[in-house]
Amino acid sequence: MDYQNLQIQHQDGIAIVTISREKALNALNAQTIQELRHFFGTDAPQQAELLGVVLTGAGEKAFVAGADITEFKDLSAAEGAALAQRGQEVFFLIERFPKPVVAAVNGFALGGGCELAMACHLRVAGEKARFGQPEVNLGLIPGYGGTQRLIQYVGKTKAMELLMTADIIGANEAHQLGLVNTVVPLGAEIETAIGLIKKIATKAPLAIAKIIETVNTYFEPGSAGFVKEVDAFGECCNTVDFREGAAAFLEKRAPNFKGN
Ligand code: DAK
Repeated sequence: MDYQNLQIQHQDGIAIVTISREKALNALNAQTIQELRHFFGTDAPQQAELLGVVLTGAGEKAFVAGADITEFKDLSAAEGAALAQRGQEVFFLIERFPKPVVAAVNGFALGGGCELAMACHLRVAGEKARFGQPEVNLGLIPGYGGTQRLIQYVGKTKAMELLMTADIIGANEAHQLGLVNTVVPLGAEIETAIGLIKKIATKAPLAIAKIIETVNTYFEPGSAGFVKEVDAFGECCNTVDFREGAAAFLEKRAPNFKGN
């Protein structure tokens, strides 16, 4: 595949995948989701010697500032649910990838960006990294597994708070909550992520693959929550408030929600 939005470099057997839409703060548009699907579903599985993957965002400002709001403002309920379903599948590909995938979070990881980081096995945060699920500001809920994975990492109490207030938290709070594995100085994110993968590469590869599979299984008791999220996301897409929320963001003003 000819990647337009992913830059892929190899270093010491590790793929460094950079989401490169810096002007839109690396927001995940359909093309980027498709490229992630191709990399984790087709390219990377064919690379037998690959030790692991580092996922990061271009520039100093953002890891990924969410799904691309310009693309999903006119979705119907059915289209929204279908897109959420397809997006969830890509994030499951990442979560189930049999070699370590480490997010090197260099800036904003919001909405779909926070969800992407959470789908990775480990998260290294630069000290300026910021995390949040601000979908309710748009009249939406997370659609890429965020309602499920955030609970896994920070527990129900804090997940409810973050999902309902849309608060954005810094790297140190994310570390205290268990959302990230480590916080490093600005600029050291990728190097630290590579170091983690190299350490894991000294262990037995099949055992590592089984760890990933087994730990993931603990968190998928029927996956009812993920299915519910797809349906609920679709229902939100069909509301007047969602159209208002997306329009308000694009017009750079506060939304005026009516509850319908
Ligand atoms: N989408 C598209 N463009 C974005 C963007 C996004 N998520 N985030 C930022 N940009 C663009 C801005 O519009 C701006 O473009 P220009 O005006 O320069 O053309 C440029 O990036 C720089 O952003 P700002 O000017 O806003 O920069 P600031 O430093 O002032 O603010 C910020 C940075 C990260 C706080 C701010 O940009 C911001 O609040 N961004 C939006 C955060 C957010 O709400 N993210 C989306 C959450 S909702 C789906 C499944 C899941 C989802 C959606 C669909 N389906 C299944 C369909 C998930 C949804 C989300 O992620």
